[in-house]
This record gives sequence, structure tokens and C-alpha cells, in this order.
Amino acid sequence: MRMEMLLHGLHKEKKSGKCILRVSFHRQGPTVGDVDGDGRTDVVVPTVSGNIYVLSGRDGSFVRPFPYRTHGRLMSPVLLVDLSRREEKMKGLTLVTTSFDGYMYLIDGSTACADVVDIGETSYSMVLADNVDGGDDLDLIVSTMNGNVFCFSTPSPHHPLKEWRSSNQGRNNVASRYNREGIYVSHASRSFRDEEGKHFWVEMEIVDKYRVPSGHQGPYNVTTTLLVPGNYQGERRIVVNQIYSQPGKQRLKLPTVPVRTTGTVLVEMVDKNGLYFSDEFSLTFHLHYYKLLKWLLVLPMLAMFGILVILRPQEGAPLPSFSRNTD
Ligand SMILES: [Ca+2]
Ligand SMILES: [Ca+2]
Repeated sequence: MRMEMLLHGLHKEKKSGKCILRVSFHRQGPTVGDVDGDGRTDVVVPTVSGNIYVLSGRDGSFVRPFPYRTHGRLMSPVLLVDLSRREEKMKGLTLVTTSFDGYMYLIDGSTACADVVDIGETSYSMVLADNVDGGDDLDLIVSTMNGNVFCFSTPSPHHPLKEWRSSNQGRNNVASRYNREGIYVSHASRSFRDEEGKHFWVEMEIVDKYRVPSGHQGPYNVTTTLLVPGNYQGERRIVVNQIYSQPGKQRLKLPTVPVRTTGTVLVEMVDKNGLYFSDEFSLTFHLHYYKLLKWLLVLPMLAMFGILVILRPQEGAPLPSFSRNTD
């Protein structure tokens, strides 16, 4: 595919029989994913004139029925996210973007049918995806020029690879990771917990769905870092570096820190093309000891209260008197 589409000015020109699309970019760049769900990579290009083009990654031809036309400028990359519901077969991706007409568009990649949300504000930043309010559904985050941050819940279940937390996903990746390529920490490992032993396990999975002819994108250079905040006086960064040749599940042993603190485990992966992927989760160390202290205080109080209730004086009984009986 000709990368001349990254140049300025929106022109279509015929050069040696190839159609070259030139679009104007300011902040908005292309994003990559299988938009229509046919198994082939597509490139999504928003333009200042308000059009969203989808180009075939194989030959740069237009993927129909795109382009989709919004009624305002598009000033940010288009988020590509799988919004299929639970138990629903994934058909393609949903294109999510804000336009300067004040709407947020959710465009189905296979049909180009859109749902719009009236925000009434404009935005220069990409719509992001993450699970911010807990639960297990994916949320969409829109920040606007008026200074508002909107969070929209979706009916789609959350998966770490569906997250899109910054426009370049940490470094240099503009491709949708879910069902494509990435690394994530398993649900059991990432659930919030306290670690007390000498070591703990991190279970992660390297996903690589690239097929023939490109084949797998390995070897995968995986760096796992345990970050602890300043109150820990030992070695602040515990780093384990490993190179895997195949995708799949991996387990890794990390040492716990000897003090009561919080920590974050950051898993980073660089594939053979230098593309960067990351995932992270937080946990605590030795907090149960602290919880025990709480019970040490509360249990005697509860016991005393119970004794007082059982041994309370019968109603109508005279108060004990310590005055001398003079009769
Ligand atoms: Ca496709
Ligand atoms: Ca959520």
C-alpha cells in the first residue's frame, strides 16, 4: 500500500494506473485493524473534510461501503474496537470517533451503519477504550475542548487487549490488538489481591493471530517490571527479561518485596518489527498483617460488649447500694 496517503492535501490522482489518496493530517492519523471482519487488515483514515476512508491493506483500494461522511471535521484518529456483545460472534470492528458537528459516531465496520451520540462539544483527542468504572464491561472515554470527560458504558465485555489507552498505545502501535497481536495478563493474575510469600506468579498470554504469508511476528521480547513506590528501600525496580519464540500462555515468577506496600506489574512486549505492546496491573504486599491488627482491636471490644449484654441487670432490680444498712 502506498503510504503517500499520509501526505498533506486531499487529492485523488492516477499514477501508473494506481489510485493514490492524499489526505490532510493534523493530529489525526490512520489506525489499523480488520474493519469488515473478512480476515484481512484494513487502514482507517479520517480526514479534515469529515470523511472516514477504509482502505484495503493489501492493495490500498477502497473498502465499501466506506467512505462514511460525518458533518464536521475529524481531528483525531478513529478508535477501532470490538463491541460485539457476550456470546455474539465477532463480525468486524466498530469505528468510534468524535466529529466537529458535535456528535460521537459509532460506525459498524461491516455495514457502515452508524449510531450517533449527541455530545454537543468538539474534541481534538481520540476516543479511548478501557474499563474505568469496574464491572466487566468496556467503557469509552471522550474528552472535549470544553474540558469535560465523558465515560460511556458499552454492552461489550472487557478484555485487556480491547483497551486503547492512548493514541499510540504507549509507543508506536496504531493497530487494534484484540484478535490480532498483543500481550495481556490473565484474569486470575490481574485481579486485585495481596501477596505475602516470597514469590508470586504472573500468568500472561502472547497473542499473535498473523497467518501465512506474513506468519508469526516473533520472537517476542518480553520485559516484566515490578514497580513499587518510594517507601520501599530495596531495589526499586525488579526486572525480568525473557524472549519467547512462540505465542501462547507463559508463567513468570516474581519476588515479593519485604515491606508492606503497593506495587504495579508492567508487562511489555516488543515483536520482531519493533512494535510495542504493554499491559499492567496493581497489587499489594503484606496488607493482611495490617488487617489482623484491626481485628486485634475490634475482637476484645466485641467480646466485652457480648458479656455486658448477657450479664445485664434484670429489669426492676434495685441498683446495688454500698451504703451501710442501719436497720
Ligand atoms: Ca478487512
Ligand atoms: Ca466498565
